[in-house]
Amino acid sequence: MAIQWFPGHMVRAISDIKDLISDIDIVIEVLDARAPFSSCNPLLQDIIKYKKIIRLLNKSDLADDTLTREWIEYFSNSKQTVAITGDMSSTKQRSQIIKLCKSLAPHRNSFEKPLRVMISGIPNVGKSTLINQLIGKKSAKTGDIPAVTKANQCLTIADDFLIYDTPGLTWQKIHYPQIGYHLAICNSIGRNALDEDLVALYLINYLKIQHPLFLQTRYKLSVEQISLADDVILDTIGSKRGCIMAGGIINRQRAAEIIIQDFRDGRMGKISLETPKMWEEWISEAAAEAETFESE
Ligand SMILES: Nc1nc2c(ncn2[C@@H]2O[C@H](COP(=O)(O)OP(=O)(O)OP(=O)(O)O)[C@@H](O)[C@H]2O)c(=O)[nH]1
Ligand SMILES: [Mg+2]
Repeated sequence: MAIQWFPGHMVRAISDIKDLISDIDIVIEVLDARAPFSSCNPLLQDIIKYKKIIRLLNKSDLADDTLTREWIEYFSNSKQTVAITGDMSSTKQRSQIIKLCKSLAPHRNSFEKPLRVMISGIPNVGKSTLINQLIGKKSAKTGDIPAVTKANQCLTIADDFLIYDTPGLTWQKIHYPQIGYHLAICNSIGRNALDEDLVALYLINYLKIQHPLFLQTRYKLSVEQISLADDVILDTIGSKRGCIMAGGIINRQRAAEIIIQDFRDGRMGKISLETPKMWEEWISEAAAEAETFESE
């Protein structure tokens, strides 16, 4: 399944971000710690060119801590980038992020020359929540659906520190099917672009291989039950959760929604969907496929 989602306001958002970028000192790219590569935006790198980037692996309260540390190391391999973890469900990080921004652009420190930080990232990753934390009050609109913020907004942290909230931008074309699934599972793609049934089957398949115990515990499944086919597991969970329609038919849509929402809310445990190693393998597989295709 190829998931694609690029609503109209994002075309305008790209051009607004391009207009803004020359006035920006630092870009904070907010990533989803559960899917750091899928939540990187390839468009952004083209727009920001050589500006300093802080990659904030947000929602780390929901991600696997060991893998988050691996990703931090992976992203820190470039001189342009500083990678840190983020957890906006707590308020502890405000001063750490402000200090880091100031240390990266020490010359921007006055009313005449304020530090200008742009917050960017895919939809629903926590950009506006981060801004509210940095400001210390609810100034930017937030919500647990993708594309809440639809236009740039400049906010003031202090006279010498300005921050810009921007709309979430997704991949214009998603080249790897895994990215589409990971963004869908993490709720960064509009519902109208998804088939929840397929997304839940992908998630079940991933969990039964990587985290069988989490799946078993959450839905009280036996070892035999989690070794069955993915669609049978989905039906079993549907039946256990009372997702039954007239005539005893399992309501798969409802069962799929339950599983996806449980993952999003961290009810199965702290789970990440990708590792740096996985990505390198997928990228080289795609390159090999393209080469075979060209030589045929
Ligand atoms: N668990 C958890 N939830 C978070 C965290 N940061 C943000 N959220 C939640 O994620 C949802 C989306 O947050 P927003 O700040 O609106 O995300 P956004 O990136 O501005 O989204 P768009 O404007 O739609 O692109 C909200 O329900 C937040 O409460 C975090 O670190 N951990
Ligand atoms: Mg927002």
